[in-house]
Amino acid sequence: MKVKKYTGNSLEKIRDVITKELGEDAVIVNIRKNSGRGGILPLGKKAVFEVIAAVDDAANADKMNLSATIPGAETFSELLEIQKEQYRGLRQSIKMLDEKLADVDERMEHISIMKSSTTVKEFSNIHDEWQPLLAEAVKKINPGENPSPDDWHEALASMIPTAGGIMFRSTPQAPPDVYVFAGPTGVGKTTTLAKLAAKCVLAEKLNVGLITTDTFRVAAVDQLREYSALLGVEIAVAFSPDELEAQLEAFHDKDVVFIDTPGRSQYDTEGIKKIQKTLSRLKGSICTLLVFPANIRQEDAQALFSSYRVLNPSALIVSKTDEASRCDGITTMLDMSQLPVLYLTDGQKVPEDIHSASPGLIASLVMPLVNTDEALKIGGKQDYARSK
Ligand SMILES: Nc1nc2c(ncn2[C@@H]2O[C@H](COP(=O)(O)OP(=O)(O)OP(=O)(O)O)[C@@H](O)[C@H]2O)c(=O)[nH]1
Ligand SMILES: [Mg+2]
Repeated sequence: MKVKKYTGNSLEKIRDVITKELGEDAVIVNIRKNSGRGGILPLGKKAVFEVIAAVDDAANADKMNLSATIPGAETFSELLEIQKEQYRGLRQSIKMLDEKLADVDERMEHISIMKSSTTVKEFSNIHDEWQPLLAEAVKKINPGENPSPDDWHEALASMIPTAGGIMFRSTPQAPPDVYVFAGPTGVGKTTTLAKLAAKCVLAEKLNVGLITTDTFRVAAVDQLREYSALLGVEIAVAFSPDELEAQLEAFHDKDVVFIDTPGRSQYDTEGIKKIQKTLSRLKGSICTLLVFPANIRQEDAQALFSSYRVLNPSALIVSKTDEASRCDGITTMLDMSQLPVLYLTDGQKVPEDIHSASPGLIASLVMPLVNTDEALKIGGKQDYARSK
């Protein structure tokens, strides 16, 4: 095998020289183009090609020293090895590129389904990772080109976990069912607690106890005391984990005990840890409900669940739907927490402004494109005025 390196500005001319010197059987093994520094040639300068050509010459094959042509290649077989390696690398890159293109294709398909509908602005309310899943879900409902708003609504509802409210019950022979309300400041924890306590007392005729651990905010105790007086239920105030444990013990004959906690911003991780400490002595089946506002932003929803997961919440309550004209953090919260929503609250009135959650209601909050005739008040929707 005879191998030789040729250089020149024209590949055609180089090819002619190779044919002349090595004959018609010569093969091109490698071509390199030298385009100057950083691939940019000075004006008027032509690129230089470096071509390695070979022709079969069995007698010389493995003795040839190719170090002058390919750095690191001592023999022709090593040269071939290097070439094979380069080829394998190239194939690997093409495979990766193929995979990336398939991914892009899939995303483009989802985007085109979404664009083809009239609902495009509603999609920005949906958690990024849910969008392709939603496109899949709507295809199952309507495999055609242009799903209707109802199809989108139904598809989104099919992805939303809810538990449709709590079945409060009498527990004469057993310890009470205990519900803890936690969440950021001012989201409506105490009001929601009062709404549910009222439901237990007035509608279910249950024996209810209230405990507040919010000794931080001025008037927080008075706020709950007022509700307890209105409902005629016992209330206790806990200043420490020991006191909370003792007060829950003292409420052993109640059917249901509601525990209020101080509001803490999702960015106040120390404050949330203090709540965790306060609750740490509670034994038995404690259900912590995480309350968050319907208009929470996506980034805040992420931060909220990341900080509050230390309290090991069992379910979610979405508050203040009546104040939310845009709900773009709810699906992020659902995705992060993987928890069901129990209730939606839509006003300040105790006990009326609370609804058992349903997938359809939450889908209407996230994508208000379907005018559901349900009673939920949603900020910015005409239903609000109608249902007041
Ligand atoms: N519009 C509207 N207001 C609500 C709703 N729920 C509660 N509120 C009001 O929001 C304000 C705060 O409610 P609270 O129940 O005190 O909120 P909280 O989470 O206990 O507040 P902190 O204990 O201070 O963290 C009050 O004025 C409530 O009447 C709701 O669903 N919609
Ligand atoms: Mg409160």
